[in-house]
Amino acid sequence: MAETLSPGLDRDQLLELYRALCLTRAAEERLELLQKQGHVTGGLYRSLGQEAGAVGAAAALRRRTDGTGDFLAPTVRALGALLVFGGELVDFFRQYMARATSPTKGREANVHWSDYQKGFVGPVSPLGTMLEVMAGITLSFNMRGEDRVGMVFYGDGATSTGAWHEGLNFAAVQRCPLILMVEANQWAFSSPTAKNTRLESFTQKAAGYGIAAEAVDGTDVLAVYEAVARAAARARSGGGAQMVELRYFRRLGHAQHDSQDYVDPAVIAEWAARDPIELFHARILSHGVASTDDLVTIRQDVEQQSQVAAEQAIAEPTPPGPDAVNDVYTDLATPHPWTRAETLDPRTQ
Ligand SMILES: Cc1ncc(C[n+]2csc(CCOP(=O)(O)OP(=O)(O)O)c2C)c(N)n1
Ligand SMILES: [Mg+2]
Repeated sequence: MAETLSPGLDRDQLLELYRALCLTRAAEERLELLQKQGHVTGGLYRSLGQEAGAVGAAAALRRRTDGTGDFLAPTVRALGALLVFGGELVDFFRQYMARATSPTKGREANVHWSDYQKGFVGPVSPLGTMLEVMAGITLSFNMRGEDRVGMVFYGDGATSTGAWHEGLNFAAVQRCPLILMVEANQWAFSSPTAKNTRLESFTQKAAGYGIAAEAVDGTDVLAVYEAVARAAARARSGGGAQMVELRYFRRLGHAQHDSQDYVDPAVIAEWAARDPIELFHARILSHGVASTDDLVTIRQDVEQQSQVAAEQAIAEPTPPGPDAVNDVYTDLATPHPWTRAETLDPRTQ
């Protein structure tokens, strides 16, 4: 029965996790098709094999839509976390296709957008720096006495940046209610972990800053959920910053342009046999939580949902070029001396 599969989750919650995993995969597969058809602007970064880390972690937080819930900052490989937090699927397609209708009006790509009501902030690209941003956000939760936690994702390669270490030390010292998710997928571009760190586990980095850490099988959505639920409980009860290391593998290249021919195909095959969706699918069936028909219906639903959202975004326009200069300068009544009050129209220059 469902109770024995995961003590804290009922059937509906288990199937919601399954749906979120399948939706993430379906959306990214659809994006891959769109990219081949020339619709995608910029790179496409897949999370194949990492979906359970993003989905399980976000599902363990408090989700609200009025700006009072927990907060998270994803990486580009944590699309699933944003879908769990209520990010609209069509908005991701719009972002990837630089549509005028996208949350950033076609100016920014993929997960680089924010919704403070739903509780997420888009990442900034210099690796490691979002830890500092989220340290500030979670410090504000402490200062206002709000019962909220923040979560920040970053790759294993990002843990070697200076910004990451400074941010972590700050969050640790200030006892920020911050959960750091290390996406330990064993690669950073074409650099393997052995060229990134001499440590056995990224949790050892946490020990260096005096914060609690736990490593978990990142292909097991329930293990991730439970580890993050424990970390969030500690953070909420004054335990300060927490780290959870997700152990899994980047099964595709850094982005779609990277054929990953520097990775041993046998290792990729080993990890393909530990596919997070297939593993969870098998456990749902073996515990009698749902039938094969129920799960097939969910997979068909998310396929359909992705197709509809993609078609909607394709039909929408890209912004006219001159719009690029809008929203650049502030509308302050008394502009700062360095602010140019009027936006010049490049067509008349
Ligand atoms: C400070 C900084 N250096 C380099 C880059 C370029 N860059 C973007 S992603 C990436 C690799 C990131 O590896 P990792 O953190 O392990 O994340 P993964 O791609 O494996 O998910 C690099 C080097 C950057 N964005 N910021
Ligand atoms: Mg990596």
